[in-house]
Amino acid sequence: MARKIALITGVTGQDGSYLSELLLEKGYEVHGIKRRASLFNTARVDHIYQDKHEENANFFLHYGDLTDSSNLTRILKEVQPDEVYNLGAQSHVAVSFECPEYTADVDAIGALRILEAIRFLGLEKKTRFYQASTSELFGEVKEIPQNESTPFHPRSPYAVAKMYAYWITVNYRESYGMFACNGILFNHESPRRGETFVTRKITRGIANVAQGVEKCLYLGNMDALRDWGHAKDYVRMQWMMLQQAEPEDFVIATGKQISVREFVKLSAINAGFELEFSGEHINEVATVVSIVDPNKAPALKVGDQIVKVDPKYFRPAEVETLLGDPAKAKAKLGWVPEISVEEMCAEMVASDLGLAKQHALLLAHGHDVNVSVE
Ligand code: NDP
Ligand code: GDR
Repeated sequence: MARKIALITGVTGQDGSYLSELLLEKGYEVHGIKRRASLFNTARVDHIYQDKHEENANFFLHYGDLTDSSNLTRILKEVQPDEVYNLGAQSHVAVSFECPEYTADVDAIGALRILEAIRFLGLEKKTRFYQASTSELFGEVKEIPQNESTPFHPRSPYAVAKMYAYWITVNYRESYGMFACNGILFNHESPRRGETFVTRKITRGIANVAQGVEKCLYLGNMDALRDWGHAKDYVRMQWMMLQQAEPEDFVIATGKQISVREFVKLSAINAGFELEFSGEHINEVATVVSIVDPNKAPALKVGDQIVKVDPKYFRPAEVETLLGDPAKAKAKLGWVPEISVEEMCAEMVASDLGLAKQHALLLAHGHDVNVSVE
């Protein structure tokens, strides 16, 4: 049987890299769309990159952009994929308030451009389409927990753009009989998570202060509650959704939630110390109350204040709480998440401690290290 061909937009992102690994393991030929950047932007997939001159090469990268219809149409025509995973997006909620029009162009119209290219090329009976939808659609939540029939109330330009992409995916399925599905994924993280999303910002910041690379971590709303899972578990479900007999939409979540503050505490424990929070709102601070493992946190002492609030990280409209109900995914596809938030946090802190130790060494030898985070 001929090997299956997949095309992934957003291949250089967190999910794109894990999904590429999964599909290659399953024997797929994988094509990814990467953006042109002035610096290399393929760090997350460099370990699977193969020279395309090699015999049996099965991983290929194409330059492209979700804002460029002709480019997308040409790549689809060349690749003739069995499955398209549309993971590419301006995916940062806070940034979407700064760049709302660009976010709409990429996240909303980008999905339409691919669906329309599939139709234009007559691939609608061959090519299956996965849309990276999001729990941000629920926004101002109408019921707890949220499932596939919970009403939407998006709270950011990002979520509004993703709402268009959700419905245009449903519409092309209903209008043209396309195999097109939405995965409504709750937050998922990993050591490959972008440094400005809150979990990675925390694990990296905590590791840096533990190693003396930074003095303090500044955060926004620490009351926010999220249902955090591991990206590896979630990309498995993206693939499973396209293997069904009929296209359907699924909520993917763990069914458990914790606050940003609790994630900070958990990260500190994994970095060898304990924190206590005091004060309220913009005056809230976290203070070191014990050092459990001085090897992991050589730069800290009891009494250090290492987490503070900077109101610049508050959002114009906030999503306070998200909690998913993955019952349908479990019942219909047998999917259950295998990695808990505690295990994921431990993995992320261990990885960031490794990086922080390298940076501490460089600083000790007089080299500059850029630790900035926005
Ligand atoms: P990332 O931000 O890590 O990756 C986004 C990817 O999209 C990157 O490869 C990025 O390229 C690419 N991209 C950005 N703009 C464009 C553009 N104009 N044209 C083409 N590609 C572009 O996101 P994740 O991997 O975390 O998420 C994958 C998808 O799932 C996104 O659509 C996100 O919105 C959605 N999602 C994510 C969730 C999560 O918790 N992670 C939850 C629910 C949905 P570059 O590397 O060059 O920046
Ligand atoms: P989110 O993720 O907005 O849920 O979107 P993020 O990690 O950015 O924020 C989660 C919550 O933490 C609060 N928060 C902070 N967030 C950031 N980034 N930086 C801070 O300093 C900070 N302090 C507190 C936020 O206010 C928020 O409540 C992610 C993205 O991956 C989307 O693409 C995806 O669709 C959703 O998850 C599901």
